[in-house]
Amino acid sequence: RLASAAMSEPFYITTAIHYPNGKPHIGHAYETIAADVIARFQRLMGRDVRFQTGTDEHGLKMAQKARDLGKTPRELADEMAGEFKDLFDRLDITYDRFIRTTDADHHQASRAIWEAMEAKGDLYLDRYEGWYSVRDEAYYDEKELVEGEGGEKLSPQGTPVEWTEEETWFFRLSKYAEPLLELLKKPGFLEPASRRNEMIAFVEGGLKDLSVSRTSFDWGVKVPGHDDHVMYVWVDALTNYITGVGYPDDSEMFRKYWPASLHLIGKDIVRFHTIYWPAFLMSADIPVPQQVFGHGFLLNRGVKESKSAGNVTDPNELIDLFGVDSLRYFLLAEVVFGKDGTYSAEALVNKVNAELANSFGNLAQRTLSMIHKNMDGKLEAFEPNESDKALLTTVRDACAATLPREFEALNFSVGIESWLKAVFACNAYVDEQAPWALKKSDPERMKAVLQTLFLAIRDLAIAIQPVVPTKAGVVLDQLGVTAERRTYTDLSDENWFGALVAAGHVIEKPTPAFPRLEMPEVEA
Ligand code: ME8
Repeated sequence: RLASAAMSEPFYITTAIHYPNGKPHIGHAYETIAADVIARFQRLMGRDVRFQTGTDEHGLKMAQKARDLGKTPRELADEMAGEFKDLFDRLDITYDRFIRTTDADHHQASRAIWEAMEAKGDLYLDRYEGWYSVRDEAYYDEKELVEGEGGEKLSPQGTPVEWTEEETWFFRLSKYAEPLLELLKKPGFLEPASRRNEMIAFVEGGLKDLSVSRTSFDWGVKVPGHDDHVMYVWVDALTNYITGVGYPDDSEMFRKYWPASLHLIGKDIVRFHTIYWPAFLMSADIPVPQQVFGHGFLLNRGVKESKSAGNVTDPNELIDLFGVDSLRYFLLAEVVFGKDGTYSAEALVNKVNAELANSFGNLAQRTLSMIHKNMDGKLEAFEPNESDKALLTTVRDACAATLPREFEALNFSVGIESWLKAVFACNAYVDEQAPWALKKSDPERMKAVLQTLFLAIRDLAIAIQPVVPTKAGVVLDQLGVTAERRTYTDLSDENWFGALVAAGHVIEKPTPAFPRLEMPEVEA
């Protein structure tokens, strides 16, 4: 229920924190854009939102990559964290904090949760012997491994594994099997629901205690009282979510934003977020997050990007070619959220041209131009007839009810589809009413038609802001909707138009907010 009391509760959303062992790729951009759409949407619904993203800088993967490049891990992390931050700024990501796990307060929070787990009696020293994948930064059971083409052992994600033996700290994961099963079966905790069975099977298959420290390298958070151990990178990585809301010192902030409303992550790291993380939290007597959503993977023309396949897309290039809002719109409108999606420059250009440039952009451009030209840009009070009212009802339903309901449920493509149908309804109305023909025959009726469209465009522009914030803002500026009257609640403010008329607002000659995209020349 949109109007429920829950809407007044603070909303804390996080993305995964990204490994800065290389430059950000399209998958990183996708996840962070989706989180930003959610954050902007919730703000426009009137909620107090906190939004965190950042980089996961410790661990063997970072240490090895830095060594290969002849750098210190710190140098590599500084350089690449800068790349992530620059990309997210270019993508108009409205994060409140960009956390780096090398931040001092994060080391403090990681030690604090460690000490809480230790005080619970859940940590003990023992010898670890087993398989480890540096690429996944994950331990695997022998029975989970698969065979590669050359007969070598691979992780279930297809990454190389190495045999490790060392003295490490262990976390009593096995102790939490029952409460974890209960949590995993709780509707809404792990979404989409299709990801639940695998996790339930993993717990039911028997949980082994988890190795949570390493002694063979030192790039990490030191274990309290045992300087020769660094924490297993996932222990400190997951803790970022509570560091960022004041754990352990700022209890006021912590009470306000924790438990998180939503951890948005990719499908490959669901185990860490719905099994290890809740178990750590239960051990430390900290509430578990309300929801974990495992989105799908983005594929380049159906194929996973990888350096060896030579098909890695730099999201910066897509921004240079097509602009930020085009990229945001395409990813959210095209991919069914939760499922894998495929993308290509052609598909992006075709979709954005058909839906934004030709449909919504053209509607706004034509309408505002006609008001400017045929009405001297002046608005006046009018009586809508039955067809005008029908159109306005269709548009209002899509913008104030369907789209928010679907966005609340993270069904972005469905919400955008209903918005687009409302845009199509406006275009059909334009063709039917033919305002250009009314100019001579019935100028009063022409004014009513153009102003009906004016009202519809305002609803449409307000509703789509989370997805295309800059471009929707341009249209709202052209309409004369002030910055503080652009929330979903403002949609039902019927005095708005009257106030604009009374203020003598004049519609200037518009420039297209959504120009058509061109497909770049393909290099031979
Ligand atoms: O996993 N499409 O970092 P990461 C969509 N540091 N999403 C993708 C993707 C793709 N092609 N490739 C990766 C890590 N992702 C850890 C997380 S959280 C405490 C620590 C997603 O840089 C991936 O699923 O490998 C993850 O959610 C995020 O990008 C960062 O991946």
